[in-house]
Amino acid sequence: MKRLNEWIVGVAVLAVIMVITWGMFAVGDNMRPGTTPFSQDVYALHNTVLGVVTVIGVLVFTAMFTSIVLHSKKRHPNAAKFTHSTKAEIIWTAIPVLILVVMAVPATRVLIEMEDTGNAEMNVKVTGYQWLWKYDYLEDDISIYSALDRDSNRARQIGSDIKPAEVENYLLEVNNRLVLPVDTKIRFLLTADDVIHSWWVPDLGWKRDAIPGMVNEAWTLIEEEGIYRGQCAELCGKDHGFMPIVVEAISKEAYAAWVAEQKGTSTVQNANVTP
Ligand SMILES: [Cu+2]
Repeated sequence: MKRLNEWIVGVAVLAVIMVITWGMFAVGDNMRPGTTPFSQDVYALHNTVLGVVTVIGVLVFTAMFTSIVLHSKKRHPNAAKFTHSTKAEIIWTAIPVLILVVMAVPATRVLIEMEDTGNAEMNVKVTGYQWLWKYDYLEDDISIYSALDRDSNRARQIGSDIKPAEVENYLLEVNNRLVLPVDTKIRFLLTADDVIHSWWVPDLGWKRDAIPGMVNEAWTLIEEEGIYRGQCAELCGKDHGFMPIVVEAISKEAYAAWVAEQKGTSTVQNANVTP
């Protein structure tokens, strides 16, 4: 009868913890799956590891609370006299080691994939400044300064007549977006010219520090056209919160036209020129 009671309490505690955990999963925000092949790998990895640690957490806390309730001094005035169990120690060492190894394999695979900047089709140098970004398209000789857009900048001033709530994408819009082609492996070279900044667009699945005197590498391959927003992620001075990042991913054709336009000669114009 006593054994049965212990089981009932154990199962009840487990059920309560499960309900709370899954409830938090259901209503809580998760990471963004992103828009590049490895941002989705990172997302899948995160979900898998979160699942594993949740199950472990539920089991550990269930055992702990059940023991607290069932093995209190009140219920068992005479303490048990055993000291240790070699078998139990081997089991609780071997299982966590096994779980860590199983989780490390896919994590290492994704990490290696993230670091592989080889075979890039184009290179963009990103330079952080207090408080804006500069983008150099190395193959096409295009340089762009990308700063907070005017509406956001005016709305953020004390005593401004523009209300922040009325500005679309407040503090998340720039005057010149970083225009990139889709389905193209793009290598980024990140650095800074004054203090440390950090270039972060969540949908790309990574964040890299932009450090003066150093060049960090990263890469992306955007699969879907669209606007992807990010921010400087390293406290870099008083206007750190006012140097957003906006990536505009467009088709390869549209990108070629944009490049031509930036260079002052539109491809459309060129097509109309008869020799
Ligand atoms: Cu910054």
